[in-house]
Amino acid sequence: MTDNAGRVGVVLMAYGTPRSPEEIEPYYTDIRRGRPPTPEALADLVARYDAIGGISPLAKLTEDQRDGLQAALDEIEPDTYHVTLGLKHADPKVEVASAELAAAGFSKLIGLVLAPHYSSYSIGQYLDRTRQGVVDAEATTPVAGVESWAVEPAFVDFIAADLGERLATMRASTEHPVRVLFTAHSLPQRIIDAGDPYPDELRSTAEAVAARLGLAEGDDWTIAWQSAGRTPEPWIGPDILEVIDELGDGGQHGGVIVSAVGFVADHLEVLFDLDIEASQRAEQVGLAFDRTACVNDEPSIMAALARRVADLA
Ligand code: FEC
Repeated sequence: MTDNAGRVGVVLMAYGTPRSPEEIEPYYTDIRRGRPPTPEALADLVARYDAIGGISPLAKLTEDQRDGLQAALDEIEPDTYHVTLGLKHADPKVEVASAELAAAGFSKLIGLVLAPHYSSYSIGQYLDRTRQGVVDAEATTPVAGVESWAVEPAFVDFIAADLGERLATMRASTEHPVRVLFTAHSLPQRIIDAGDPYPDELRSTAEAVAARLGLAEGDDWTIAWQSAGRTPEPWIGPDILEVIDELGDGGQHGGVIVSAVGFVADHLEVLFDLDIEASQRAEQVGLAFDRTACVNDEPSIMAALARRVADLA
């Protein structure tokens, strides 16, 4: 217990994924807050995992990100920080990870979410669950959290450098304009109507990257939303597939490059929703297609996030 006095426990949080095909149903049930999916919905999700090789690489990528963050924090101050994973929909769950750190006697907990854009529905919920873990452990450990890293310079640099190269390549292959679509996971419209800053957060990343590359909004880039849930209520739009259709129908564009800056790992919503679904749609409407690289465990960004954690310690 006393061993960790003066040390900082870091709860690194991510969405979580099934680790085997058998875990897909309980995972989906957790996403649906305990309501099992219909057989059709489950089959649809299993088919999407099958299309990317049976299972998502997200579990391994999240572990790599944890190791990268730990290494970067050790560089800043050896033997001071202990990073542990807390997942939204898979084990170890956020509050369990946080409770374990609190019970192990760390003097402070810091929450960091592997998603750059604040929403009460995303980063807000992850941080609430971190605080709940301390309550569950009947501890009084103080908790701090990184609320947004939408315009973290290392993140903006990483996206801008990759996007700049891909734009130059695509522009060299077509006489027509190329449109950049900055995307994030859609959310139900009611969350935004209640005053959530999520769309402004995505816009801030898009504007920062576009400014680096001298891209003009409307002509060169726009925002689109992807991966909306399969529910009857309205989700934030425009949906990426509709935008691709419009660009193709207009007949003026040569291609589209998606920069999914709302995501920081190559997971289902990137490998299926973009690399398969969106790229096929672009091909059908006669547009070239590319997308920017995901952060994964890019050392410059793990180092920048480590500095953000250390600032809160
Ligand atoms: O690779 C993988 O296995 C997992 C990929 C995965 C990530 C992810 C990230 C976000 N989601 C966000 C919001 C919602 C809302 C709903 C919702 C539903 C699903 C389903 C699957 C799924 N999400 Fe996800 N999400 C990933 C996967 N997500 C599978 C269920 C089937 C489907 O609709 O496709 C609707 C349910 C609800 O109300 O909760 C909303 C947001 C993110 C980005 C931030 C983050 O990573 O936490 C926001 C990765």
